[in-house]
Amino acid sequence: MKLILAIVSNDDASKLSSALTKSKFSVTKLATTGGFLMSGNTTLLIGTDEQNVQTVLDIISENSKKRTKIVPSTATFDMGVYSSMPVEVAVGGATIFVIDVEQFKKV
Ligand code: 2BA
Repeated sequence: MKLILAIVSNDDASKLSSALTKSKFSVTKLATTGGFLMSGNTTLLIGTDEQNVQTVLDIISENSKKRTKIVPSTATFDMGVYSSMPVEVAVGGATIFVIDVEQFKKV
């Protein structure tokens, strides 16, 4: 038995969780905060047999691909003139840990 911890963007979390559930995996979704950016992200816990790990990794990869997004940003120039300029930012991607489970019990 393995425990997969996947830290993903909040934007990808619902779609990913639904895709895993549809493929009959059990998922627990935790609201988490990244220590560096101090902004919200989502951690999914997925317990599964070793032979299913690659399938889970594939589903995570398909549903949380790194991509770029254009967002508005405001720049200030001399004499207090403001300009809204779109900037390209990277979003998505997943940080994944696969951990050996010593015991799995439901009581
Ligand atoms: P990523 O490396 O893609 O990490 C995304 C989020 O995954 C992290 O959010 C954190 O919540 C989790 N994470 C990543 N690696 C981890 C690990 N080894 N152990 C536990 N959790 C882990 P943030 O901490 O807010 O980081 C957001 C992004 O900022 C990171 O994206 C990385 O590109 C950058 N970053 C993180 N720490 C950094 C540092 N010390 N110096 C420079 N850049 C950093």
